[in-house]
Parts: sequence; C-alpha cells; structure tokens
Amino acid sequence: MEKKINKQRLILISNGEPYAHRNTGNEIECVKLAGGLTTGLDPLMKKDKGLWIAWGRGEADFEVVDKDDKVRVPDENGYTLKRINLSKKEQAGFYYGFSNEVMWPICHNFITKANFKQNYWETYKKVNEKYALSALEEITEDDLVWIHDYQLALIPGFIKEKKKNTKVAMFWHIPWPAWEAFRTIPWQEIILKKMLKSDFIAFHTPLFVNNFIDCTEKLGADVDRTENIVNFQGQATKVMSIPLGIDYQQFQRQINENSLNEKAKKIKEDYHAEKIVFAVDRLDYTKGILKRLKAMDKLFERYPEHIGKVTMVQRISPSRTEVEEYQQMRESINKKIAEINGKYQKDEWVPIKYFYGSVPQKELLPYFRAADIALITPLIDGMNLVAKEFLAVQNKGMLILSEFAGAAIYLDDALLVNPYDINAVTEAIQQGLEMSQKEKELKLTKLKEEISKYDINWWRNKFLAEWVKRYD
Ligand code: GDG
Repeated sequence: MEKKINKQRLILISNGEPYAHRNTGNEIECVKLAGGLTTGLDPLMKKDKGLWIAWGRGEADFEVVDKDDKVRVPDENGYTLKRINLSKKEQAGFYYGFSNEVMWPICHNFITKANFKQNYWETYKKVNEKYALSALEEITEDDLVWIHDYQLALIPGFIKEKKKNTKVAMFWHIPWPAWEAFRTIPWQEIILKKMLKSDFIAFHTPLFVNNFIDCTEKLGADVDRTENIVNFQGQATKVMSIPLGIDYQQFQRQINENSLNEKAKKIKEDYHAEKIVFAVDRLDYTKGILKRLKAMDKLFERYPEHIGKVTMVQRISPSRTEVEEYQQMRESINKKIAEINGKYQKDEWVPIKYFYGSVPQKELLPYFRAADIALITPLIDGMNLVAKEFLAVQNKGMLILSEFAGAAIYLDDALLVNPYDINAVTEAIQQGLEMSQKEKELKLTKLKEEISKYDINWWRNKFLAEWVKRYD
C-alpha cells in the first residue's frame, strides 16, 4: 500500500495551516502549530513531494511565500505549503460566519444557535471555490486530493466539476447530525451534492456514518447499506468510520519520567491539594464546561470531606474570540468559578484553579500526569483527543468521559457519563476519587492498549489504504 501511495502525490487541503510564520524581533520564525492532524500528517507530507493547501493566518505568512503563495515548510528540506489569503470580509463570512455559526452548531445539534445568513452562505461558497481553484492550478492526473472538515465541504464538487477524474476524499472531524438537524440548513442539498463528488468520505464513528448516509438517502441517493456505498448522479462514494488517534509514540518520548513526576508533584503542592481533577478544552459550548463546573459544585456540597483536599484545574484555550456567543460563554464560566470559589475557598486552598490562554502542548503534560481524574464531559464531540492524550500520559488516574464524545465508543473502560445529568457526573467523580488503585490500573492498561494500537499512524494508513482501494 505504502508503495502505491508513494507513487502518487498527496495534496492535502485544510482550513488551518500546519506552520505559521511570525515576526520575532528582526527575524521571521516558522512555528509549527499544534494539533493532532498536523502531527500525524506532517511526516507523510515530508516523506514525498506532498502539497498542503491552507489558509495563511500567520502575521508574516505572506512575506515568505513565492509568487504562487508557496513556501517550503518547516525549511528547505520540507514540503510545500500553499497559502490561501483571506480578506477580513471573507474571514467574517466564511470562517466566523458560515463555518462556525451554521455548520458547527448544526453538526453538533445546537439548531437554535445557528445563524442562517444568506451572505454567510455566499461567502462560504466563494471561499470554497477559491480553495478549489487554487488546488486546481496544482492537480495533476495521479494526485490524491485529501480534504479536511466542515469548513471545506463544497470543495469536492468544485474540483470534480472542473477535473472529473481527480481522486478526491474527505475526512470529517466533527459529528454528522441526524437528518432532522441537517435539513434545517437552507442550502443542505447543495452541501450534500458537492460532498458526494468525493470518492471516499470518513467519519470518527459508525453513528456519524449512518447519519450521513440517512441524509444522502433523503436526497434521493441509491445506497448499498452493506458496503456503505452511496450512488448519486453517476458518482459512487464509499463512506466509512475511521477514528482519529493521537501520536502515542511522540507522547511516550515526551514523558521523561523523573521531571514529569516532579512537575506533577509540584502542581499538587502549589495548589495545596491532595487530589487533582483536570480538564482542558477549547472554549466552546459543545465542551460542557458550565455543566461540569456545576457537578464540581455539587461534589463539594454533597461530599464536604473533599473541601480543602480536591482541586479542579480547568484550562481553557481561547477560540473563535470574535464570535459573540463565545464571549458570553467566557463570562458565564468566570461567574460560576467565582461563585464556587467564594463558597468553598479555605486558607490557601481553592476549589477551582482556572487558566484562560493557550500554552505549548508540552506544558499540559504535567497536568495530565498530576490528575487523579480527567473530567472530559463534552455535550457532544466528534472524537475528543484530550481524553486520549490524558491516557497516554497517565499511570494511575481515572478518565471520566462523556458518552456523547466520539471517543466513548472506543474507550468504554473509562467511567462513561451523561454530561447533562449533573448528579450522575458528581457521582462519577466521587466514584473515580474512591476507586481502588488496582481497579484503576486494570482499566488504564486496557485503555492504553486501545490508544496505542489505534494511533495516528494507524488512522492515516487505514484512511489511505481504504481510499486507494477505490481505484483498483
Ligand atoms: C475537533 C473536533 C476532534 C488544548 N488546549 C491547548 C491545546 N489543546 C489541544 C489538545 C488537543 C486539541 O487541542 C483539542 O482537540 P479536541 O479533539 O479535544 O477538540 P477540537 O479542537 O474541538 O477538535 C474533535 C478533533 O477535531 C480531531 O478530529 O477530536 O471532536 O471538535 O490536542 O491537547 N494545545 C496547545 N495549547 C493549549 O492550551 N498547544
């Protein structure tokens, strides 16, 4: 398989770029941007003459590109990154608008949060076409064109309409909703039609695959349910569930036992805490942060023995800061934390330690290690990589995971909870805090087996193998 793929060039198209260029004093620095996707696909892109097309968001991005907006990353020996330049207006309509105020809420079942503005849609279409035209300048016969995520749903159509024989696939990183939710998008038919020009589409879970296939049937597609092949207007699209994993080996390499344990110990000392409950999320209403805080509040109320002993560390990395919804959410979280801390704070101990801001991923590792419990309770999530990252770093703690995260069906040895059920979350935290070391270790071993086997390399190889099979 490797050999077959190596002969073909991979053109990857995503909204976010793998590297950004920034000004540091008199120099321009190339910075690798964190994220599961970047880490997993970077080696593959480096190995051959791959091309990655993405929105250039770095402040010095367009100072280093050539006349075709291309630059080698991370250096001359790397691969080619072609940058798409988006005007402020395009960013507003395409990214903040349609992607994050329509596709994001609808795919996550928050129908009432969607903002179906006609001009968002027009800009989304235009920007998708802009990406596609940029890709079409590059595409040659044997290339494999791999498109990522909900911001770029129309690209398969725009490409195939111009170059019919292009090999096109998509990976969808967020949930695919039930038909009842998807049909609320006034332009849903066009979205589906354009997506169905892909030869291959994969999601994180079988549920999302089924939801997607249901939608295509409503559109009038002829579906082979045994093979999950959707036939529509002369095109056959194979649909599969291929869950994304983390770079497990990379995490293992980063765990320098002694220093990590020391840092973890220091966290507990600094916080005057015997036990740590840890959570880290991008700021988003899908992540269930407020409900989780309510469960912590209830824990201290119901089990006052934890007062002065258990501290929750909640880290939030800023996201979509220009969307008003996200600004309001930040305020509600601040308020709830102040309320809990006001109620229970004692001497030097505080119940909730809160950090708002992004840090290099390496700096999260001591928290993952210090945590007796990781409290990952999204209301819904495509996968949730944080849960897997915690497991990769842990040696004794317990994972409490929302049953509505894509990861839950693969990590069923975790304590699975309904994040809407505050009582149940409180009880799960209590159960996790009281669980015997033996039981935790037993569960951890099984969970680690899962994430080490189904890691990012497995995901990438599986996706490519299944995709190229389509052309046998
Ligand atoms: C989407 C889907 C799906 C967090 N804080 C910092 C930081 N992080 C890193 C984590 C993790 C990543 O960000 C977050 O990944 P998630 O999977 O949890 O969530 P989304 O960002 O919503 O991602 C999701 C994913 O796509 C992949 O398909 O799993 O369901 O919503 O890696 O460690 N990284 C750094 N600083 C931080 O402060 N560097």
